[in-house]
Amino acid sequence: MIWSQEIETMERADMERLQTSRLQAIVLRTYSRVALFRERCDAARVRPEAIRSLADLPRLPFLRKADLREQYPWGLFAEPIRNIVRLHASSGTRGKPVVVGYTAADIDVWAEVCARSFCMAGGEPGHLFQNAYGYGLFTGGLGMHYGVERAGAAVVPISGGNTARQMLIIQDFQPQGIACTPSYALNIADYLEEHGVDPRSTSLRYGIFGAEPWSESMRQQLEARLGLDAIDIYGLSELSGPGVACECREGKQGLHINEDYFLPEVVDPDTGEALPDGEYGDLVLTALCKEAFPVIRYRTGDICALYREPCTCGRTLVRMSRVKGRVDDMLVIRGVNVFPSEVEYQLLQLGELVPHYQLVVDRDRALDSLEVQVELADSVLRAWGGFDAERPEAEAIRARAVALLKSTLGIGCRVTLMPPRSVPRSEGKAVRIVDRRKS
Ligand code: DLL
Repeated sequence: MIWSQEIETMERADMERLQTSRLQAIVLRTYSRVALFRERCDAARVRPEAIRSLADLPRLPFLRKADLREQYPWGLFAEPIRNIVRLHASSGTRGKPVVVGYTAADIDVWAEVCARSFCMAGGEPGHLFQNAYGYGLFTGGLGMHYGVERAGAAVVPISGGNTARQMLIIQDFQPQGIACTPSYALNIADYLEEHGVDPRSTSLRYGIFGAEPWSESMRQQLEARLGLDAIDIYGLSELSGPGVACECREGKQGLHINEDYFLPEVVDPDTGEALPDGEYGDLVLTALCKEAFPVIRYRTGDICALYREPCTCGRTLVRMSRVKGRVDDMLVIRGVNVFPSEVEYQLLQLGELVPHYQLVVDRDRALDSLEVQVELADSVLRAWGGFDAERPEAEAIRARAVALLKSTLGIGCRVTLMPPRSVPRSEGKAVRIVDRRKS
């Protein structure tokens, strides 16, 4: 079901007209209200009235995460506190948090894009939806909550964690849909199995998974194990939260960006120059309607590509590829660049491994070294009668994994098979990189 037929299937020329008028308005408004934006435009000699078309967008200055930290707490707000109805914060752990604010109108837009996303994933009015994203400062819980309610479905606001209770609700209330991080979905599947419930036998038909990078092979595992459509949803606090973009159940070929509200560009991470469609780079987003916390040309640091070919679902919205990872999470192993999600994709090509893994980076004399710690599939453990890393079969799996990572990603690494349940589990965003170089 398409929630907003008019917008989601709009002709390109009409969409660009809408984007242009909204862009002009937000630039004028932000120029008059946010000192940092005004100073940067002045320094670049760009008058806000000079932004007449989408082609003028690259003339505007970028906004970066460091700016948000420096302007913390109130510096980038464009509304006084009396007009703010909510604050949220990003889940980043480095330095000061990124805190963002919303007016009532901002919450309304956010609910709208999350309602669209819910329907893209297969949600319908009348469904019951288990919302296992964290409620609180994190945007996942409340963002999906408002969207699902807006779409006319019922929400169970269970939040993240307490997997025993997640299982209870799934079994007793039989929701059609669930939302959580993909790594937590895997945890739920494990938990169901450990408690004698076949994860494929539940009522769940679609899962709206996001907030962290994951790979196509992780999707295949989640779909096979849980018997549902695993849908990728993208967003970030700076741009509201979840609902910036979402895959459709029909296509699963990239995420439809709600581009009437979030105008995307992809630029070279080093030079900031625009990249053509299909090329991977830093996703830059401009919020076209945000009142409380306007963000213009925000460098998300998320690496993806844009596609404009029509989608089988009928939506005309521009699509973004899966996010490979964040610029700052890219590993450089002996000169080779690699994202954890790319390692994940390859590891899961070997049927014996599961996506409980961590990448441990260390420094071996002057060179960076990578150790991949990963768990074995239950079927393997059963066949072996338990975990034994010394078996010849274990050595064969390690050797195949090392060879595959070398031949596909060009990285040399050590692979360690880990005892069952020894890789830390997450209830929210999984920690994929352990960087020992910094300790
Ligand atoms: O993670 C918002 C969200 C909640 C999105 C629930 C989807 C579902 P933050 O905590 O501010 O907000 O983190 C934003 O998470 O810049 C990406 O690096 C990463 N991220 C979010 N969604 C995806 C995704 C929420 N589908 C940061 N794939 C972003 C890959 C994602 N990375």
